[in-house]
Amino acid sequence: MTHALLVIDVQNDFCPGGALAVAGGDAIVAGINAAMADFSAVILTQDWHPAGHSSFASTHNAAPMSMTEMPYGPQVLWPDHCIQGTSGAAFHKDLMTDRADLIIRKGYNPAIDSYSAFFENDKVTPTGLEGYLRTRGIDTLTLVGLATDFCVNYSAVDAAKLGLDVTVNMALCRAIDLDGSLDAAKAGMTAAGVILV
Ligand code: VGL
Ligand code: ZN
Repeated sequence: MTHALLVIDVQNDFCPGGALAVAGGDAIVAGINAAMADFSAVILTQDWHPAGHSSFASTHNAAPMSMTEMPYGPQVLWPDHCIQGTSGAAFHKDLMTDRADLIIRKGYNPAIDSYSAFFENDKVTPTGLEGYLRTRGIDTLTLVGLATDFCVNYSAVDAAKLGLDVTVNMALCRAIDLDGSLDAAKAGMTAAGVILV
């Protein structure tokens, strides 16, 4: 068994003061750093959108947090966030990025959002992370990070569907919780075989 820690989107825009701030998003950083020592691999993800991304409300002249219909299904329209190269897209300054074996970016496709670290929101376009894990023999994942109900949730469910053993350490995650999305995410992860601890 090779067990990796997958750290989802611990970036300034998801921390207090950021463009899409998650309550307590910065409170998990020290715990994530401490957890890194327990894993044989550490992988970080980074939400990484071009300006004018199709998931931004501003691109559609719509209200942030409203819904739209994309060719691949319903999509929340977010405030502009994690724009490539900006300070908002940078990792939280205290996150131990030097410990990372791999940093994988997602959401760079202008037309498709990507909550999951494995597949874009069309559910078919791969990011390449599956191949990396398989070729390194990583078969077991623990996920932590932001946000529990979006990128952690989608990544955990996809990993379980790919046949990996998946645990989410809920104490080291924080949620956006939009219209019951946290409860729905917990139910969905559990149904997919993800262990929540
Ligand atoms: C995320 C909304 C938009 C996340 C990313 O990291 O959970 N949420 N982009
Ligand atoms: Zn995003």
